[in-house]
Amino acid sequence: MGSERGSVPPEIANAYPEDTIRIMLATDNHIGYMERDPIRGQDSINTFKEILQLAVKHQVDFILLAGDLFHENKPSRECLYRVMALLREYTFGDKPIQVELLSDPDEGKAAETSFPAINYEDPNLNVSIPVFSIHGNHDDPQGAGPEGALCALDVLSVTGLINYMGKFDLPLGAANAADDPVAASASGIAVRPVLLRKGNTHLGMYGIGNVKDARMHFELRSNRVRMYMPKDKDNWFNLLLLHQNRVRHAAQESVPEGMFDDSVDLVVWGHEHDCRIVPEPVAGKNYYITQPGSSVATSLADGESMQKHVALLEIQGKEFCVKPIPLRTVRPFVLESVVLSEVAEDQGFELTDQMAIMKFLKRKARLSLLDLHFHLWLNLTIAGERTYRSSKRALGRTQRRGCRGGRRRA
Ligand SMILES: [Mn+2]
Repeated sequence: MGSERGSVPPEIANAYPEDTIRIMLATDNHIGYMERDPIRGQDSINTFKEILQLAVKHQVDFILLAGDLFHENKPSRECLYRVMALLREYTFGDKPIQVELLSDPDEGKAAETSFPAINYEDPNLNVSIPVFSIHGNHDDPQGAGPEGALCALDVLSVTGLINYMGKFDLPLGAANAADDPVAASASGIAVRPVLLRKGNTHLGMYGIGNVKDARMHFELRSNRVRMYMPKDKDNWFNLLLLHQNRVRHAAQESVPEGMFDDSVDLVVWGHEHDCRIVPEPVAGKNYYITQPGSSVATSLADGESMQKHVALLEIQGKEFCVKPIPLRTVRPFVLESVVLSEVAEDQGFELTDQMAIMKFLKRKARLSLLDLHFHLWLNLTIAGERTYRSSKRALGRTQRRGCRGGRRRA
């Protein structure tokens, strides 16, 4: 990206593999979504498997997830079992780890244990692709007490399958800091980074797991989000990972894009399901935002019908580059509206004839899907041959098509 930040997505001018950190970027996998559904039940886990396979194929240094790995706060036993099996299958092995951990491996480790918080620092584990994740609003630690303070990611972390970051202690009574700032006056949000080095590249990852938007808003406004940056922070690539509303729903029910520390280089924004993975500059700021979007559609919204992607994020020194990768296992999703009173005459049915209306709608849905299948097939076939540049253009087109409104809960 040289020095100026423009509207063109950043690139790395001269890439040296020994200095380039390669990251598989994904988020909001919502594993377990509709798991009892006979047709869609396996969708989320299938796509998670595809993402792990892509990580292996692209020989990434690690995988970075921005929350909502699980759809349910207490995932079913089968759901946990399958995620654990996949992580063990694809992220353990002999491939050497090339990112050196410079921060304290014990930061955030489990109480009364001797093993480190970062799985590949444990000599008893043979990790090939570390997975780093924050929690989302679906899989967050809820409440206090020995069980309430734990979430599903804690379970994966204590088994050495993921590296759970961005969990900061919520002092009792501080959860509603926005309603009661006095009760929360002693807290604020302390963000301690995971510090990594590969060759000459230094990467600081600052994770903030989901909190209520009103609280995040309050903490940012009050300048109470304290990021513990190394003294020579300008020599680091500083990546911020968060899981909050980006689209404004009502006052303080989202987090403004421009409120983060000036030392941040890239924000990875989880929670929003629309794919806006190509980095977007933020007015008046030095950082970009990449919003990978979910890997499974969980609501009837325009944004969910856009092509879903993960990305290969490459970082070298202060330069970075995001290469979107379309996901092939995602169930195609078409959203169209039909005004029956406008088409009734053309189609020759009465508005009171339910049978005829159903017949018309079924036919319409079938044709829309056929049309989509054809275009998907065309896109995916050609995407394989395309250069990165042209797939970025295609992504832009998909995004513009899918950008129309649509309120929803992610
Ligand atoms: Mn979410």
